[in-house]
Amino acid sequence: MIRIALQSKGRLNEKSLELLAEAGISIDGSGRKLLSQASNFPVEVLYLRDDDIPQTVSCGIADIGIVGYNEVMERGYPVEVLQHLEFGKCRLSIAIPKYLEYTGPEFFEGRKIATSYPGILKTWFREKNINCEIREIAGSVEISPSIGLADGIFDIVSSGGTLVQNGLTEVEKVMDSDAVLIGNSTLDDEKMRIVRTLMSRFTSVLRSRGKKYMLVNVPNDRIEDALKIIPSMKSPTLLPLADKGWSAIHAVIDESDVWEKADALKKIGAEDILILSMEKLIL
Ligand code: PRT
Ligand code: ZN
Repeated sequence: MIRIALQSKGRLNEKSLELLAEAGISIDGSGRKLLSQASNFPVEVLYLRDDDIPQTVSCGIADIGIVGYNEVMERGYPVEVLQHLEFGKCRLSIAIPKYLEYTGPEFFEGRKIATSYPGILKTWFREKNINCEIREIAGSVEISPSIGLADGIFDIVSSGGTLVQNGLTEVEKVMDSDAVLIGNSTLDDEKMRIVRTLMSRFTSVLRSRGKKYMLVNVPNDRIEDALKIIPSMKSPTLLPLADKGWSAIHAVIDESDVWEKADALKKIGAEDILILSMEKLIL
């Protein structure tokens, strides 16, 4: 049995549970109890505030956890980053009031920045050899310049809407972040085996996201052209049709390429293009 720490509520909670569910793991009473056990996989879920997840994993109260990479970097606890999970994507950036002229990182020499992520910012300025006063505040960082608390801010940015609303402009991106699976660095073999199974299920789920299954009928003399348009992961499946002179190609393609590939296939004489959702892609 392993224990995974998840955010109890907030931006990563739903997506973390969704990932477990898509990996075939049913958790009962999700989010309502502090600790819930899966009915069909040797894992129990411990729900915590995201700030506490890196420490809980590093000291072994939980074996693994899902948390923003930014929290892992900020807290600095020794944990293994096992997998990037491709949700909760954001960046941590420095922003200043838009009426100020930005001259590069030296702009901050002797100035003040408000943030909830002092650790990451301190390291960034130290590497640049710039003395900037860092004011740690817990929330509403974006209003700091307008109330005279700081000259700029360092915070999470996703769409950039919050910065615009507060008259700020992004001047430096310090890091990118997404949700990551972290692990305690001293897991025994039995736990590692379970973690590996879980990770391979996560990989399958992540791989199938944004993919579609395409079936298309192609005249035999155009198969080569068709295969140039839809290169597949290994080799696409090619099946002869009852109608002599035609074959069906099956392939997995990126959702974003569907229309472009369908148009190109029609141009070389392909017919009956069928696009299906992909449930799982287990390699
Ligand atoms: O209660 P708990 O302590 O568990 O949660 P929390 O309030 O500390 O964190 P939460 O739930 O807000 O965020 C959890 C994680 O989601 C963060 O650590 C990031 O890794 C990730 N994430 C992704 C974000 C965002 N996108 C995001 N946009 N976290 C916060 N924001 C906020 C940001 O702070 C700013 O106020 O959204 C605003 C900016 O958004 P835009 O779209 O206007 O740029
Ligand atoms: Zn938090």
